[in-house]
Amino acid sequence: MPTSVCNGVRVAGTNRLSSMASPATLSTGTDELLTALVGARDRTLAMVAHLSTHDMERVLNPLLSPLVWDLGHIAAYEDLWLAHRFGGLELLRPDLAALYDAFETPRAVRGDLEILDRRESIDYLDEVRARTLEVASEQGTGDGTLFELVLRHELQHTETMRQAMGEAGLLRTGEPDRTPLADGGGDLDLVPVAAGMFLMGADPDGFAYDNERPVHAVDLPAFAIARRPVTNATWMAFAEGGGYVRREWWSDEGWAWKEEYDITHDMTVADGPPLAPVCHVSWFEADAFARSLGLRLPTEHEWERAATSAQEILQDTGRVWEWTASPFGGYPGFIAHPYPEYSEVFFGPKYRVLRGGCWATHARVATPTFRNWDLPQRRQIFSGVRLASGSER
Ligand code: AVJ
Ligand code: FE
Repeated sequence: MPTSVCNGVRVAGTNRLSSMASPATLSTGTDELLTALVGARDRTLAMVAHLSTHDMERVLNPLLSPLVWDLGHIAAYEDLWLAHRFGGLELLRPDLAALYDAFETPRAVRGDLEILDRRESIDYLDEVRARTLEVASEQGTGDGTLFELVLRHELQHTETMRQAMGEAGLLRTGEPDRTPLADGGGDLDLVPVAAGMFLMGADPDGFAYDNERPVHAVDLPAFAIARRPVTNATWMAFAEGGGYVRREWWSDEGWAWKEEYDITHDMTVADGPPLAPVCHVSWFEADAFARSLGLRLPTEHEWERAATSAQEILQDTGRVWEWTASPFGGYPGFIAHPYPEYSEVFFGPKYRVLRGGCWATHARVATPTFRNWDLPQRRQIFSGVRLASGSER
């Protein structure tokens, strides 16, 4: 670990320091960031260490990338943002830039490409990381933003990799987390929240994604939100009580999707202990489920209000991603930063927001203001549902 680096930022909600710190002073911000980068890499590689090379290189799920693509992409992203954009170096492998660019090479075609094999991907990760540490030892980490971006990018990709591994039965022992919820679930126990104003989004200090800013006041009518996410047992009652045949519970779009695809044969919903949170449900199903009970999904405003309340309303967040009623969009005054392909290109009515994180989400990513998104038919993510009621805003 370099010791002569300095920078101006502490991460994750702590104080912003002066960027005038002397180069001789070891800044905890930089040290913490570099330690976290190294720790994340150790966990990424440990996550796949037990896999065969064949399983690393094949397509495990047609919606997801081969695991080696994620590894090469993690390396290419780090090289682009830290060695190249931040450090001013030429790209290590300009020939690979397009291959590992998520937009130029969408998921659907990643299985057909000549990409780096397992050994080459890990070598690429190592070589890029050496450049990162070199740049940081010479220049510090600046305001920390790009290092934090790269760190969280790797952490997010390890979750995507776990999605692919999970469906193929390749997760390590102990994953996924299927611990039952306490007190019999509490998934139908709705907690009232009074009408009022709250501040939504990430405050200007510390790292946050562009889509979490700017922080803005939101005036919410009264609502109620479940104390805990919906359990497998409650979901089974829905499925066995005609959940997938009662047309009146489904949106037009959801019903059309359900009729077109034989959805009972992909991901295994409601698999696991009865009192564990239901996982791998689509937004369409979550919406129908809530309607079957005369309830609804929370908006992301309601979710964040409850999650940031001093009252500790929400229990067991971070077990499964929680679908919200909200489409993914920019907050008033949104500015794309540092690139529009992170969030802005996904804004619009197609994508729905999920909140809270799941067992596979690193705590550094799963903040109360973090916004995840996916299409309403998707079930490969570790997605569940928390119920709400009240007049929707
Ligand atoms: C925020 C999880 C939707 O996986 O598409 C990874 C995160 N962005 N690389 C995704 C992301 C760029 C993103 N999600
Ligand atoms: Fe990515």
